[in-house]
Amino acid sequence: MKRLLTLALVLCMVVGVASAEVTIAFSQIGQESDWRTANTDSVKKAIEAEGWNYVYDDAQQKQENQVKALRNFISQNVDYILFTGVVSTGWDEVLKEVNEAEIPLILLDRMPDNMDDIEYAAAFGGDFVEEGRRMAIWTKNYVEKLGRSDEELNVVILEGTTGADAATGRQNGIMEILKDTPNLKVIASQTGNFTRAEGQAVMESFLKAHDKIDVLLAHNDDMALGAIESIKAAGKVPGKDIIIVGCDSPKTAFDAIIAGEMNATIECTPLYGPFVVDALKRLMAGEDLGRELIHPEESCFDAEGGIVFTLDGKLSEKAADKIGERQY
Ligand code: GZL
Repeated sequence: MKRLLTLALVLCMVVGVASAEVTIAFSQIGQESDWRTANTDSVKKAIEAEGWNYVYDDAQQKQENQVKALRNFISQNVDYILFTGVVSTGWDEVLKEVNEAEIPLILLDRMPDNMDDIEYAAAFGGDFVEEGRRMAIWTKNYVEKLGRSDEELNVVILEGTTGADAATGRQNGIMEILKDTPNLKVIASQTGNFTRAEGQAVMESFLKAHDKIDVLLAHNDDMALGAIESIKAAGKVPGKDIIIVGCDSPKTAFDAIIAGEMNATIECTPLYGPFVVDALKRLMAGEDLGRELIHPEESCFDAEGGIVFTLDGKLSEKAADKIGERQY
């Protein structure tokens, strides 16, 4: 019996030491939004639960800080690198250095534009064009439901960070639908950099420049929530005078929808931790995960508590049941 206990103890120590020998490094954009914070927390929690060493760098939304962080990870000879680029371009040199250091790279959330020319072990990210389409399709359907399809409605757009594929993709998806929806007319579109403060400031400028704004499409909910403050300050009723549709679906957006100050949000889950750890374990076991970009998001939530549709286009269960489950 004693020998068995000793054996078990040694085994635990070996596994413990082995897991502590693995170092995962994450070059993250920053803390610009609720989504980003939830994404960071999800990855950190899942990795630390495995007993792996974790090295995290917050680039404060600056590309030069991410380049520095990646080079530091190489010099520390970490075992795996997780990477979310603040913008799509400008990564050729440093990602080639990561490849030359033969450190497995996992691309998260936003994809570098040179991803076809580099080695990476796995890629998980949003289908941003589809998210943009969903924002515009929901708006078109809602306007029809209000019986306002014959009215020319002025649309303003708060764009995400200039040069980020999340912003470019959503804008392309929105415009793909709006080009065939003549009564929804875009009168202004400007970046609010995915932050609440900048969303508020840009919406204030839109309100000063345009007497009639009927719809706000915001590439993320943080900018929508900032814009709501400007809309109220201008003496207008958010969610009524101006239809407001965001993206990300954090709890703060659900609260605004329940309060009637926002009309819908398109889901784009930030909860990457579980599937990143699953991918790391499979890579550690020697599996080749291929180069497919995996899209994790699912649904669209609206004020009627309905999940309007999921990625496969099927109607899904009521959002109200999901609101309580919001994890971020
Ligand atoms: C989307 C992500 C975006 C979120 C924003 O996957 O890249 O960045 O929509 C975040 O909230 O800033």
